[in-house]
Parts: sequence; C-alpha cells; structure tokens
Amino acid sequence: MSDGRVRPHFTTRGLIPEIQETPILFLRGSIYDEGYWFLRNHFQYPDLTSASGNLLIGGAVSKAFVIKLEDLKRLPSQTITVPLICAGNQRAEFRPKVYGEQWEEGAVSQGVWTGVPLKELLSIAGLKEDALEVVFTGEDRGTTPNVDEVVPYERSLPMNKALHPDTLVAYEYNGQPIPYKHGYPLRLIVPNWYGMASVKWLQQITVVDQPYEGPFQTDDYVYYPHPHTDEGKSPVTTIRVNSIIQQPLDYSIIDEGAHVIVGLAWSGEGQIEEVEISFDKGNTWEAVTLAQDRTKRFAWTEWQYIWKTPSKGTYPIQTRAKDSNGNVQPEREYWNRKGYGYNAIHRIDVKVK
Ligand SMILES: Nc1nc2c(c(=O)[nH]1)N[C@H]1C(S)=C(S)[C@@H](COP(=O)(O)O)O[C@H]1N2
Ligand SMILES: [Mo]
Repeated sequence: MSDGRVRPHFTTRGLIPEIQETPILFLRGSIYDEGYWFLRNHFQYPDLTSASGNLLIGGAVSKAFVIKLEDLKRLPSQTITVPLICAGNQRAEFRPKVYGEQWEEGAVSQGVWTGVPLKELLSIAGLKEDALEVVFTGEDRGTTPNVDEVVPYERSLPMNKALHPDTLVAYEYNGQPIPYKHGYPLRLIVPNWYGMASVKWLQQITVVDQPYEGPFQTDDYVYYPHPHTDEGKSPVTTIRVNSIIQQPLDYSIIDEGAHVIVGLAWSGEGQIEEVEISFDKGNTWEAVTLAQDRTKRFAWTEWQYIWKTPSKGTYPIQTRAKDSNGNVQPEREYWNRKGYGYNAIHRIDVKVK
C-alpha cells in the first residue's frame, strides 16, 4: 500500500472455507471497504454462472417467477445502514469454553445496503393461504455433519420477518455491486437478526407451508443451554444488546493522564439508550458519550469516554449497554453449547505506568 495508511490484518480462523476475523479497533466512522470486513463461509466459494442473478421465487405462491438482476434494479428500492453480527462472535469468551471458531470481538461489520424489500417480491408472486415460512437458498454448496448429501447454504424466515419492510433482497453495498466474497450479485439482508440469516449468493426464494428443517436451521444456529441434551433449545434470531471496547487494547500499558476510551454498542431489540462504564468491577457506573444518528435505525452506536487515569496501577474497564426496550447486558453470558449470542458485560484490563 503506498498511501501510508495502516490497514487491519485479518485473523484467519479457517481457510477452506474462508473464515476471517477483523480487528475491531479499525471499525470507526464510514469504514466500509472489504479490507475491514470479516468473512464467514460454510462452504467453498460458489462458481457463479451467467444465470447467477436470475432469482427464482416459487413454492406456495400463486405465480412463481424468475426475475433478472436488471429488472430487480428497476423496482422501488430501499437503502439502509445495517451491521452484520455473526451469532458466534465472542465465542472465545464463553466459560466453560465451547467448540467452534474462536472468534474474539471481530466477527462484525457494518455497511450501507440497497435492495428491494422482499415483501414486494412476495406480493408479486402472491402468497398462498397456507404460506408459513420463506426459505432462502444460496449458490454455495457442500457437505455438513449429520447430512448425507451435498447441501446448499439455506435458511428460512418466519412470515412476519419475511414481510418486514426492511428485509431486503440487496444488490448494492455502499453504492457498488456487492463484493463477490460477500454475496455478489444478490444477498438477503435481515436487519436486527444475527448474520446467519443474511444469505449470500441468493439464488432461490421458496415459500413453504411446513416448518423448514435444514441443517443451518435446526442443527446449527440453535441455542442449546444444556451441555449434552436438546433440553430447552431455541432458535438463534435477534441480535442481543451488546457493547465492546475498541481502544485501549486489552492488557495494554498506558501512560498516566487523559485517554480516550472508544467502543461500539448495538442491539437488534431496540435502539441503544445508554452505555455505562465502570473502573471498579461494576460497583459504580458512569454514562459514556454516544455518537448516534437516530435516522439510521439499525446502525451501531459509536461511543467514547475521556478517562483521566488514576495513579499507576492496574484497572479493569467494563462497559454495559442498555437498549430502548429495557434490555441490558447481563453480568454472565447465557451459556449455550454451540456458543451463540455472547453479550456479557465486556471487560478489558489496563496497566497505568
Ligand atoms: N450463502 C451463504 N450465506 C451466508 C453464509 C454462508 O456460509 N453462505 N454464512 C452466514 C453467516 S453465519 C454470517 S455471520 C454471514 C457472514 O457474512 P460475510 O462473510 O459477508 O461477513 O453470512 C451468512 N450468510
Ligand atoms: Mo455467522
């Protein structure tokens, strides 16, 4: 790179398929390009063909149809800023530890998506009376545990979420075609749900009248609170309220004086109302300053706090976010066997020298 800018380097968590974590320190302002964007794939990248971008809408509808990318672009569109948060983000922080990609905080990204509300396409097709869920099929395929055949990456949404006006069939990211590794040419975007719902390389939309039971629906992306049995299981859906500290870095040594502590907060269950910070293991809390643009209804909230350090010593720094629906980060994570939805109060430790 010749412009002298420091760029993040991913932490590789898998090569085939490619799984890469981004350092969260860089995720400030309008940083939207691919070099800052984590990658989570279940299979090798699909070989796109001239038919990619011809989207089939069928199943329990009155009139199945195929729409070409050019025609999709002529329909009324919607542009929204949406964070993608992997359900496994912060899996490494579960105690006891759980198996799976050991993500720290960097399986998150945010960008501006443009697309056609899915409900427009469903209304053109005409839902049959017994329509229950909508299934989304990606072009990528492969094998997965407990299934004998090659399967596509496929997920469903309940009808109320499918018909939500902000659920999009997206064709642009930040005003450009979607990058190949992130779903070109078409990607489903499901605001407020964890990333697994936003199916990349979207090829087919099928309305079904029975509950969909594919491996990424009923095996993965399920909370199993019991270590060995299926007792108490529930599907992974909405993003839990959360906050993370971007700077300073965990276990860093800093000078005595004023420091800007910065971070992010988000919730799929409401808007961020408050982020608090504590330097005494949660005995006392103080509000941080939020930089919020409430017109961006789904965007994460950047926050900062000026800390005048006490004299030298070691200090824990913890943050706790609250959303407009009264959700607050818990002290302990909701432990589950596959390690989804981590949102316990975030803590780093620093030494003042
Ligand atoms: N077709 C397809 N869509 C997919 C996936 C996938 O493997 N294949 N992974 C899902 C998961 S679990 C996440 S977190 C996001 C990751 O999106 P990104 O790779 O663009 O960051 O895509 C989702 N959509
Ligand atoms: Mo994910």
